[in-house]
Amino acid sequence: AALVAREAALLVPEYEAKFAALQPEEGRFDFTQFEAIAAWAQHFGKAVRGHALVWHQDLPDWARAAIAEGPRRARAVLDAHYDAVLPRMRARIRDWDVVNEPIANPPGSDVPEPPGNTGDLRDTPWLRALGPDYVAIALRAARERDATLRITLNDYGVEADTPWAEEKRRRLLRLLRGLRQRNVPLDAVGIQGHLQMREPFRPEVFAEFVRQIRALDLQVAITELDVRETRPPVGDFVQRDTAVALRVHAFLSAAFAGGARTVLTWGLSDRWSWLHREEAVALGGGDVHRGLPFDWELNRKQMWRALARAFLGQPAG
Ligand code: 9MR
Repeated sequence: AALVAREAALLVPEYEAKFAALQPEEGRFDFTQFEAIAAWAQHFGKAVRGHALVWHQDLPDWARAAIAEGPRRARAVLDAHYDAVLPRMRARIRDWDVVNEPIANPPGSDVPEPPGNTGDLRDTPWLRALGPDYVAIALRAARERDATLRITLNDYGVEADTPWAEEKRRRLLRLLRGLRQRNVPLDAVGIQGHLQMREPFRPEVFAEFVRQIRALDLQVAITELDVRETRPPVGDFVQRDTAVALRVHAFLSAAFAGGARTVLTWGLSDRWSWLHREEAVALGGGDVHRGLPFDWELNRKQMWRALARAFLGQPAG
C-alpha cells in the first residue's frame, strides 16, 4: 500500500469492478471491494479507472445463461448492470473500460477463435445475443447514463511488429472507424500493453498506429503495461532487467510520440502479478517474469527508470 501511495497517481482494480465481482447473482450487487479501493484512493488523492463493464470473461454463470436467452434479455442484463454501477460510482469513477477486448484474435493465436467466426469481433456471449452492434449498444448505453464519462474501449495484442499484431491493429482500426462514422460515443482507446520479449517491436510501426487512433479524435491510454520474458529467460538479473527496461522505454516513447498521454502498469511488483499466477503465462522452473517496475522484494528495477525517462522524453540512458 505504501508503494502504491508513493508511486501511482491513477489506480485500476484488477478484479473488483468486473461483472462477476459486482453482481455475483442476478440483482445482488456487492460494491464492498470496489468501494474500499475507491475510498483508499480518495484518501490518498488518487484517481480510479473502472474495469470492465462489457467483457467475455468474469461473467457469472447466471449472466452467461441470461444473455444466451436472446437479445431482449441480454439488453436487460446490460441495462440493469449499468443502472446499478454507473450512477453509484459516478462521482468517483470518471473513466470506464466500457467494452473490453472486443477484437477477435487472428489465426495462429494461443487462444484461437472458433472456426465459424471470421469477422473482426471476438465470439462472445454479447456478440451472440446482440450481434455485431453490441459494441455500439454498450457504448451508447454508457453515454445515456453519464454525459461526461470518459468512455474507453480497451484491447490487447496490437503492440508487436508481427503479422498477427498487424492484423489485430487492422481489425481494431476498422471497428473504431465504423463507430466514428456512426457517431457512436467513444472518448478513448486503451492499449493494454502486455508486451512479450519474444516478439519483435518497431517503435515507428507502433507510433503510427497510435497516431491513426488519435487521427480519429480519440485519446489513447496504455492501460495494462507489463512484460513477459522469453521462456527460459536469458542472462542474469541485470541482463534481463536491462532488456526489459529497453523494451519498455522503446514502447512508451513510441506511445507518447504517437499521442498517448496516460500509462498504467498492471501491478507494481513482480510478486503480485498475474504473470506468475497464470500457469499458461508463467515462466515455471522457479523463474518469475521480471516485467514490472519493482521486484519480488519491492526494490526498484531498471524498468522504473525506463518509465521515468520515457515520461521525461529522455533517451533510454
Ligand atoms: O490480472 C488479472 C487476473 O488477476 C484475473 O484473474 C484475470 C481474470 O479476471 O484478469 C487479469 O487481468 C486481465 C484484464 O482484466 C484484462 N486484460 C488482460 C489481463 C491479464 O489477463
